[in-house]
Amino acid sequence: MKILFTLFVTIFLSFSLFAQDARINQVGYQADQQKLTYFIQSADSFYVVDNTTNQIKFRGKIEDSGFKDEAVGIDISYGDFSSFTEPGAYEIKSNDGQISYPFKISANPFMDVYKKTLKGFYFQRCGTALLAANAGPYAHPACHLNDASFEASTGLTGFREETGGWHDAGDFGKYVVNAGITVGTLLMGYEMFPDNFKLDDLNIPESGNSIPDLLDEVKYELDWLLKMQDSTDGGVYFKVTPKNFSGFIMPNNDNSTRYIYQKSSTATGDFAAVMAMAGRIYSAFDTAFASKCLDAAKLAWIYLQANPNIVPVGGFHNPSGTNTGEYGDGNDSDERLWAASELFITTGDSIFGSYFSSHYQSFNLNSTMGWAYVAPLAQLDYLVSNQPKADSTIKSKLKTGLINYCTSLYNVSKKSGFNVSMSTGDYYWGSNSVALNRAVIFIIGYQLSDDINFYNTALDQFNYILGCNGKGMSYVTGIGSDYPMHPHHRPSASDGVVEPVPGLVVGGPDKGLDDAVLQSIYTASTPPALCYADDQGSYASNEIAINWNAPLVFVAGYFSGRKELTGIKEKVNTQPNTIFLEQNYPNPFNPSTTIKYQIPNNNTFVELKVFNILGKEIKTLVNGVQGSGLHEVKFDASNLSSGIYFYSLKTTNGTGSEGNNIITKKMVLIK
Ligand code: 9MR
Ligand code: ZN
Repeated sequence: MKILFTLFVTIFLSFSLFAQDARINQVGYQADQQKLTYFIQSADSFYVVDNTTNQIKFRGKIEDSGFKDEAVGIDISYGDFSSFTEPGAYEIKSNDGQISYPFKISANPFMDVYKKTLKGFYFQRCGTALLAANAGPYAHPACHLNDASFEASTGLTGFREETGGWHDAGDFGKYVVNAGITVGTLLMGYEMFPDNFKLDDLNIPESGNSIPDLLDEVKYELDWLLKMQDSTDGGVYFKVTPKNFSGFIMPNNDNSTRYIYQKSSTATGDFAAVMAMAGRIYSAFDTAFASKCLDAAKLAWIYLQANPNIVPVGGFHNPSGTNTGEYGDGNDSDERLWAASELFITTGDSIFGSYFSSHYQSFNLNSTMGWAYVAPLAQLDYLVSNQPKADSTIKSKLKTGLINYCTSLYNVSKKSGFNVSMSTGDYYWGSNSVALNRAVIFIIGYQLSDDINFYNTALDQFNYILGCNGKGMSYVTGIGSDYPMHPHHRPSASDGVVEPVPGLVVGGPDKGLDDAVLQSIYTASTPPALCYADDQGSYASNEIAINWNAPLVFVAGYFSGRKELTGIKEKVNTQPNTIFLEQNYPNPFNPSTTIKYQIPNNNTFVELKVFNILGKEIKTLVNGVQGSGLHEVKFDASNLSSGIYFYSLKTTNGTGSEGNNIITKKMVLIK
């Protein structure tokens, strides 16, 4: 009788409570990469079922992780279907009735995620009309054209023109500190992997102008940031916000008085860093803009030198009567380090180089970046830079630090049922950005080590955000099957469109229960990764923010490309008898440069081609059979115009198409 009863309960549960208890990345999986699915309940086997024919295409064993995942409070099981590579549309089913949302397997399933999440920034634009042609149902007239009046704490009165830029988050404020890490992360992605971020067809107003849309979108923010600097001393004002958050109205209906708040050294440090980055990255597209940015960065540095202690004393705090975001940070040394690092990479000037050399070691590479802590950006950019004056001893220390950090983060992921590199303490306000910033760290660690565990764990972080998590949902609006429908985002709440503005990641679980909605649903004993509510009132778990979207764009852009197509400069293959493609020399160049590469085997068919930024083939440099060894070829660009170009080495061994290898690198022609 008891057995029968148990059987009955099991069958009952199987067919009623287990909906979507098989967790997957709701977008999909790259055909040739690791594929894991997770189960809330352990069972024997799972099937990959074709969505259209309902045929079982793959059968695998469900493995019990064998430990309780403290973040979700239960033991998670998993199934590995990596060896199933056939493109198609599927769902997962288990023998006990757990099912998943539909997903795709294809060579490149993440392009759409990249496009939507970058476009998410366009929807945050302030001070300009979003036109129906670009914004569809989310179009609205220009907002906040009255930015901004001096707040009394500045000691000034009157107006300063501060229109433009992105709304920070679910509110309409504009904060320099948060703009800093956001722009820094996006530009870092572009600079490391230009191939993955070169799309110019996202349907933003600048699409089709031959400048990658990522750079166009970031420039919209940079143009605003430039306005936030006081040109008399280089200091940068902290933020533009009203005194209190507005109601849930469209931005163009928000007529509250908005203020500009006092200068701060954290804002000035972040500003200097991103302007220095812009000074080198935009030089291939718009030299006037690039030099304006670099000048602004240098001026900001002068302010930092003139103010060696944190400004204002103790860090920025809201003056009384102001209740908008604070981005409170009592330590500006990481912002100063980042400024020095980027200024050095761009200029090679020893003033910045020696500042970096004498300060970088106070920050071990053992924490994840966030708006209050930008030292990892300073270090990672120094590490991968091709600044010839960079110190190779420092680089190798940074590299060791990075690999060690990735190893410890990897070990953390093995204590999670979803392989997410998050400890229970990491589920605080904005926890999804912890997962994503760690994915960025794993990606760079993988590029410098070729350790496939780092690549796979980066992917695990991405899978976590897109559905392999305790809530079984995608945390990005408009992406996947089950995503936030009620984000704490004023336009999404007030535009009359049922679907939220797409491409925006919410903050995610917050074990601190920092809002009344979370407090009304959960308690201190709720497992941390479950403390999330798809409720507009839950600003601590369901708001969106630009600094959380930026690492998502980085990760989605990275995975939207083919993994061997990277522009990372440090990735020099040191093993003998392997293929490598050197950075061209000189670079930048005018009008000619030399490209060296090594072929391991005799009788290799070699193609070396040059492409422009749009991927159009410009020139074939080599096309034929070559022997093993080092080869070099000169490229003459007399008839080409200034800009970024790519050169791509494709080798095919004697046995046919198998063994194909493609390596691509970036070069810059400056006339
Ligand atoms: O992202 C910020 C988070 O780390 C802080 O814990 C929180 C409370 O200070 O503030 C978050 O930033 C908010 C900012 O102050 C105002 N715009 C919305 C941001 C996201 O919630
Ligand atoms: Zn606005």
